[in-house]
Amino acid sequence: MADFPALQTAVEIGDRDTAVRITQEGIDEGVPPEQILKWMTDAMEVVGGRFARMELFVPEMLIAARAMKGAVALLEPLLVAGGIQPDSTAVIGTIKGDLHDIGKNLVAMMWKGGNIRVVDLGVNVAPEKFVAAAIEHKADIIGISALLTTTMGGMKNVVELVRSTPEIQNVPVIVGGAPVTPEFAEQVGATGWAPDAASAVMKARELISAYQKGAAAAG
Ligand code: B1M
Repeated sequence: MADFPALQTAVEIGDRDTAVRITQEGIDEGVPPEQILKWMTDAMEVVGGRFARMELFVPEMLIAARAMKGAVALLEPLLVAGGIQPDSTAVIGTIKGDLHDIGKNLVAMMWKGGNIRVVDLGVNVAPEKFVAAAIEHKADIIGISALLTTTMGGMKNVVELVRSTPEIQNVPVIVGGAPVTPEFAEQVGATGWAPDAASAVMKARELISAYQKGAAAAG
């Protein structure tokens, strides 16, 4: 049986090969991908705590992230398997100044699995880039991720630019990331917020549906 506590430890210490091996074992045994993922997100919490207590530093955080990314790559096909043609388009990115992308990537994967076509703009994305991509791809939703308290304020700039751009002024904007609360989302004028990748699918589908109905009614 796959040794999931060892998977968590492997991510914590940045042992990519072991993380990948145990993840593959879990997949082969038919363990649900969300369950495997939970061991890795728990590992990241541990890593974050150690970083905050200065027990480890940026290079160790980076190798932990690499180990998690390597293992998540194996889960991606399972999380993305929707099998139905996408009925909507999302533009997603991590806010300007912020290089954290694991959470954003998970949301993107889950959205694909929820029949949403995803245009992933990557990290360190300026407001103008969100807007240009939303216009180009006729987005039905814009998603913004932030992991730093110093960058999350930039979400307001994106929302303001979206609301002042006629072609996309009614497109819903959903925000998330560890420091982002529902109160903060409301404060920056976002249409929605989700605490994790699984609820981000439900929330996005709800917002897209309301947006598409509104657009159809407006002709
Ligand atoms: Co950084 N980092 N980091 N880091 N890092 C944090 C965020 C931190 C909390 C660690 C700590 O101090 N405890 C801290 C921020 C403190 C703060 O802002 N108050 C921090 C810091 C300080 C920094 C640097 C400034 C360190 C330095 O250089 N001195 C630096 C900043 C660089 C930059 O961005 N400009 C930095 C760098 C890095 C690495 C590059 C080394 C690496 C990132 C690698 C990568 O992403 N490719 C890294 C990592 C790995 C972390 C921790 C340990 C883990 C983050 C992570 O991947 N979590 C993190 C500690 C922590 O979070 N506990 C930390 C797992 C991921 C699945 O969770 O991203 O929260 P998360 O996503 C969740 C939900 O939040 C939600 O769904 C996801 C899945 O369920 N969600 C959304 C996310 N986006 C969403 C969008 C939505 C909806 C839901 O809608 C659109």
